[in-house]
Amino acid sequence: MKEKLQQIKQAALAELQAPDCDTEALRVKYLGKKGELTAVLRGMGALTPEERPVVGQMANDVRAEIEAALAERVAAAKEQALIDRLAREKLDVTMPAKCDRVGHQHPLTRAQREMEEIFIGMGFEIAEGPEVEYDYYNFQALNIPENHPARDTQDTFYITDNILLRSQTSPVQVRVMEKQSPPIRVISPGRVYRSDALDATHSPLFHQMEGLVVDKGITMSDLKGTLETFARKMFGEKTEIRFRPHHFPFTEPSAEVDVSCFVCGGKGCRVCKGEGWIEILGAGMVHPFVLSNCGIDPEVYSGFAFGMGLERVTMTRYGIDDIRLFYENDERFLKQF
Ligand code: 2NL
Repeated sequence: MKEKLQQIKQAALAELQAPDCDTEALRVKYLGKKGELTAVLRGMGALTPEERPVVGQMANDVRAEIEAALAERVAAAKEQALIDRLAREKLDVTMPAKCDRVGHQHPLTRAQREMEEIFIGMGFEIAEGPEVEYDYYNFQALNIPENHPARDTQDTFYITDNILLRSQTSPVQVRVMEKQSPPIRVISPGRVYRSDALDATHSPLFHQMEGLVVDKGITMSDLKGTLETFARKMFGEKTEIRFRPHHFPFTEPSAEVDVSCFVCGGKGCRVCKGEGWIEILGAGMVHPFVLSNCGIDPEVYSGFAFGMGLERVTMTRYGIDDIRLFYENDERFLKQF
């Protein structure tokens, strides 16, 4: 019987060594009511009165040892479970927080808004119109007759014979003149389309901002003063402007307008290609035919108009040498503005 007790003890302790042992099942198996130790104690009646207390004592010792081993095993398992859980739920409170990535306006949008603010400050309103236009508003009303080279299918996207993608934002101003009577002071920023192959300086889609003022007694000096104010706000207070004679079908007289180089101040540098001046827009006095086409009497009213490419102005201002950068949405480019 003593040997049996020793066997039970050895077996129980051995089973408790197994890393994935089920401690509760082992408790039942060895110490439970129907367990192996209980079975031995039940057989004690067959012992002599001398042996009984000795075996009884031994059985109690074995029970105590198995219980202690069980308790140790349970405690070790609990501790391991805690270690595992801590590892699983590890939280590094010193990690930098995940920031929301907030975007910002596209450089062209920024330039457009900035220009809008300057003209709004001079009393202009913003006018918008369709990008799919009638030939009439895009060309005819602007004194660009049927066989004028500006209508060439190589330059203009035609949808039908008389519907096209606007090649300038002037049709917006024609629509304004048709609807409103003077005084008129509007700018028309927006997308325009030309059938050009994409390269460093051309894009089939680009942006323009045109301006139009019509009232009694408007002269070329109003045009000069307006553009000078704009140029100084846009490129710096020291900026000078220069008019060179030019031709547009919709203005007479017409001019191309340069600003003094805002990098070198006119001495000549890389940005102005040694010229000291940078061309930024075209302008002129609204042609009397255009006024009368829009129902405005050129004997009573006169006006000036101007137009500039947003991409061109923005490229000049930030020293961007490839127009395609505006449309590729490469964050390495966009992030710089
Ligand atoms: C340029 C030149 C220009 C205009 C646009 C205009 C509009 C009306 C009447 C008369 Cl409704 N003129 N617009 C006038 C002169 C020049 O644009 O180089 N644009 C990029």
